[in-house]
Parts: sequence; C-alpha cells; structure tokens
Amino acid sequence: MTTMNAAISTKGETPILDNGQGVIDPDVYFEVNKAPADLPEFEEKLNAFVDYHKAKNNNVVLITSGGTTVPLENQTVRFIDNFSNGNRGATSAEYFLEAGYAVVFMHRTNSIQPYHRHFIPSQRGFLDYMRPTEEGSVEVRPEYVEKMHQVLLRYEKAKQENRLLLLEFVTLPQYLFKLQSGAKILARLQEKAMYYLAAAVSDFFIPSSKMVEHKIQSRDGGLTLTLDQVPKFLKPLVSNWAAKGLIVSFKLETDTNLLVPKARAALERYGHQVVIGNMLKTRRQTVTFITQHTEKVITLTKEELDTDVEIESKIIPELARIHQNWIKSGSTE
Ligand code: PAZ
Repeated sequence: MTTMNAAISTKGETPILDNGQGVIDPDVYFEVNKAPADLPEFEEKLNAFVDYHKAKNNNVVLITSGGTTVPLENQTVRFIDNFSNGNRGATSAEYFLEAGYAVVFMHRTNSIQPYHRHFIPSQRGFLDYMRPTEEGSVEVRPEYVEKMHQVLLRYEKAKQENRLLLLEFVTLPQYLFKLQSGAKILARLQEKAMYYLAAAVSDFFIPSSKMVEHKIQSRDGGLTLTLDQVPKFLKPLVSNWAAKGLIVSFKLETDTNLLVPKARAALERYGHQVVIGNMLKTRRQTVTFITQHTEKVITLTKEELDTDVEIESKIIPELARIHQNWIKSGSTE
C-alpha cells in the first residue's frame, strides 16, 4: 500500500513561520492565513452589540461553543471534526442571560443553540411538536405547550432586550480570526467583559500553504496526514486582546490523573483567571474550578441528576460571583 502526504512539507522554504517542530507563532498565524470572508460582517454586528451594552453599563460574556473543523484540502471535501455538540455553551448562555448578562454566542454552525436546545435536536423532529388543526392551521401539541410557552417567554425576552447575539464559525481558521477580533472588540468593556471559552478547538491543523488544493484521491491507497500544532492562542488573548476581562477557559481530559495538573499548568502558563476542568464521560455532572489559589469541585447529586438539574445552573452563578470580585477588586477572590 502506498501512502500519501496531504500536508506538503514546506520546511526550509518558510523557516520564520514555525520553530522547526511545526509550531507557528500566534501572531504569524494571522499573517499567513486568510481571514474569513464574513469577518467584516461579524465585526459590524459585534461592534454594535458592544456599543449598545457599554452604554447601558451591562456585563457582556463572549461564549465560544461547539467544535472547530480542520479542512484537509484547500477546496475542502474532507475535514477532521470532534465530538462537541455545543450543549455546554448553549446551556450556559441561558444561565448567563438569567444572571443579567448580555451574551455573544459564538458557535459552530448547526450546533446546539440556547432555547432551541429544549426541542431540537432530540428524539423528536420539529414537526413532531405540532399538529394540524381542523381550521386549516397548525398548533403545538398540548403535551408540549407549557414547556414551549416557558422557553418562548425567556427567548423572546432575551431578543427584545437585545441581550443575545448569535455569531457563527465552522473551521479552525474562522474560529481563530473571529476569536481574535471578537476579543479585541469586547476589550472596550474592560473588566465588565467575560470570555467563556467552552468550544472544543482543534489542537492540530494543516496550514493552507501546506494543504493540497484538490480533493485527496483514493486511487493511491492509504493516506498519511502530517498535522502542525495549532499555536497557543490563549497567550495573546490573555496578554493582548482581552487584557482586562475575566478569562475562563475549559480543559477537557479523558484521564482523571491529568485533569487538575493540566488545568493548573494552563493557568500558570497563560496567567488567566479560571480554568474549568471536565472529564469527557462525566462533563454533565462534575466540573472542577481552578483559580490561582483555589480548587473547587462542583458536582450534581443523584437527586439533582434525577430531576434534570443542569450543572451550568451551578457553574454560572459561581462565575458571576467571581466576575463581580474581578470588577470590584481585580481579583477573583
Ligand atoms: O459541547 P459539549 O457540551 O458536547 O462539550 C463541552 C466541552 C467538553 C467541549 C467543554 O466543556 C470543554 O471542555 N471545552 C474545552 C475542550 C478543550 O479544548 O479542552
């Protein structure tokens, strides 16, 4: 079987771009990759939203949610994806809105969205919530009316108060360009901005300069991919883009022994304020909050799990409390 390199090595031709081990400097990344075509529209919407809430002196949270894709070809037919469906981000958005925040929900296209999540996706399709009436109209099936009414009230309120802005990404480069730009725009709010980085962002990618242009052909047999490491964007986010805001990153692991040490290492390395650690299998019931001097496990009891209590209903009030401290004293404690 022959193998094929999708990432055409350009080592030697572009020595300033990486450290020889395929690690590109975050600043250089934006110079050698193309900004998404809809970036100006993204910025226009976000600028207007931030101006509106700055004038009202509101707290604003930028939530990133869902997984990024990593294209394998410049004219992309195939890409690498990950497991995240955006549940954490969408659920958190609702609790942030309840806590009085304005929410910028930067999410992967077609991932789970606040409020809609209660009905879609689920075992039932959209049409299963409705029924046709004899008068030739459509109505919500009686068993869903109460819940739909409750959710709709909250959704309508968020929209009427202009407190929910939906923005999208799909690929890793789209995410990174929008994160950089979005963080800089929110920085105008200084301490009143929070960055809640729940998206599952790829750690590896193929820079466009190393990607094949056309669809990878299968006629040559198996495929070997060479992926570069994604630059560590938390570093410039913390030190430049979002300097005064409260930055909360997530750390996902599958090996329990690694969770806290890696979360703490991230905190020390990037110097931000909070890391929330979670395990793949238990992420809906247990998280660990790590700040510079504290470590706190938040977990749902059996009763809470049985009555559909969501862990985000505990995460967000805790973060709102930390954020208040941050605004008042520049400290999380
Ligand atoms: O989107 P989801 O609800 O399926 O999963 C949420 C999550 C596990 C992606 C999030 O809680 C998280 O840990 N995000 C950061 C992942 C990481 O890069 O370590």
